[in-house]
Amino acid sequence: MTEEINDAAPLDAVVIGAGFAGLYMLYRLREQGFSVHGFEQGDGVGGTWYWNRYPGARCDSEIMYYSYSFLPDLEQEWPLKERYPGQPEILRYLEHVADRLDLRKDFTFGAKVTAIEYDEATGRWTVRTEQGQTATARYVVTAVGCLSTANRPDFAGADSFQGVSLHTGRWPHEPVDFTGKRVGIIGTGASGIQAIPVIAEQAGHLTVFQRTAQFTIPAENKPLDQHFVAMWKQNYREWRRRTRQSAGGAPVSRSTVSALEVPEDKRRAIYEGAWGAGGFTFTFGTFGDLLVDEQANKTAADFVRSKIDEIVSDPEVADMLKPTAFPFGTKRLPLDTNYYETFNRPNVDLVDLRRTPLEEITPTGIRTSGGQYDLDMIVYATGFDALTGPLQALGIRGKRGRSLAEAWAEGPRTYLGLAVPGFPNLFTITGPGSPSVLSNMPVSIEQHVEWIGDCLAWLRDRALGGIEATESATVAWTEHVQEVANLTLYPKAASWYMGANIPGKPRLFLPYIGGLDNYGRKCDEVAGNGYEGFELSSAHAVAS
Ligand code: NA7
Repeated sequence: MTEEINDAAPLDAVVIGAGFAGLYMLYRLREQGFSVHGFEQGDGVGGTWYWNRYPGARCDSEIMYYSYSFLPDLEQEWPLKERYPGQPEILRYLEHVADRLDLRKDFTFGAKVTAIEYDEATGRWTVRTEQGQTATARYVVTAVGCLSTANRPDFAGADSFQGVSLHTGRWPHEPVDFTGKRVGIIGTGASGIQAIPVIAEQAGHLTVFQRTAQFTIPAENKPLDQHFVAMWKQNYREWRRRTRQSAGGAPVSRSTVSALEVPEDKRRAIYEGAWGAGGFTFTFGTFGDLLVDEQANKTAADFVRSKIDEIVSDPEVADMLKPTAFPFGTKRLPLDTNYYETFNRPNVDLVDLRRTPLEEITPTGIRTSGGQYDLDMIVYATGFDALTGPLQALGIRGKRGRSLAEAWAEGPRTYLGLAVPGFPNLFTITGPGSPSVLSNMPVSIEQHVEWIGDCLAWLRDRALGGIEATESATVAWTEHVQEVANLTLYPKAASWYMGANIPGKPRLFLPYIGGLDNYGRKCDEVAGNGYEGFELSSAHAVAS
């Protein structure tokens, strides 16, 4: 059955997704007087934090700045309890925001968008969901997140497994009981590294199937000192301002000292201090050249490897856990609580899939070239088709019926990560080519939402109804994104930043690494110059 969301008149805008981005975008447009409707695949708000409910799921940004800045009253009221907010806490926050701003009434939940088609005759988009809803609108804004399309590798026999199969990015809502169970987990990225210590505490036995050893740094999560919180809250507006102007969307200082400038004992002391303090200070607060200079990088990598030797009692297991396949920090650096320590537990085993490759999933477990592992449950912590996957899943077709998949056959081409030529009036919040996953997400999201909101208001004020990225601005920006990435060590890793985790995906650096501060200035400049790099048309011209 088809349900027309707007049977009377076309909407001004459709927003897809009800996570951090979609909630704010819908609110912003509604406040600006636009008619807007949202579709959300999940049955509730929360986006990433709705789906990623696996044990140990926690944000790696500190709670003081992992929140909206546009709600100054709420930031005073909301309790800041732990250094890093856990998944239930963040979901509660977003649910509160949805209620406080009365956003749910303008969303359809349980509505998976499968087609977004542009009609050149009317200049309007038609959005369709798998559940049969349709809506037509002048503008479409995607707020589908960067890490929301689960990667389920094509393991032979996966469907034959008779136990319970779970994916960290699509975790069930009802509690999962591991008590006494033989559990296998595939994947040691940020999700696996958070889940493994927690599952190990409950499971009868946990077997970790590791393809690539990862670097990880202690999170040092802890309850926040409430005097510190009170002081933070007194200056919240100033912290927000600094956050906005920072390179990574966090008000932290970055070192400009080279790791190669200091003597070894001093360097080690600096790394020890950062290791003890926990968090991304280890990467950005210690030395300024860890991600651009191979020798400097090696000093950090060696330090982490030495820590693994210190922590893990079995030298053979310690060796398997030591990352060697890529420079330190060039795959998304996870933060952990007791990750390496977990391998000292008697109920935890590590299987190195490089030595003994995974051959198949069997009805009773996992078989590698080294033997069969009988399991009751398999947890896939195998990540996501990052950045492009969630957009391509929407079935977007622009001018002349050209699909986004065709337009991006050789990798994503965007202008500022916000727009794509051939797809007028379509905006992609935290799209490929914007800082997104290299920054603290709510800050990047707010910058995009406000830029888009201002843009639509600007067009309305001038009776303009059409905006489309030009080919030349897109070519220049897409090249710039790669050029900046190539100044760093990041492209040396086979990471999801490079699309390398998905077979057949073009290898390009997907996010923009030039810093949120520089990026924000560029976006402001584009807007200030009358949306330079975009072709504008009148509402009439679009509609005729
Ligand atoms: P990641 O970081 O992509 O990690 C996925 C893990 O799964 C990683 O260890 C992969 O090994 C492993 N993997 C993927 N495919 C396979 C196959 N086919 N066989 C064996 N192992 C495999 O995803 P996460 O969910 O942990 O984290 C994603 C982001 O979410 C995170 O960075 C935060 O930003 C939040 P590989 O390293 O590719 O050899």
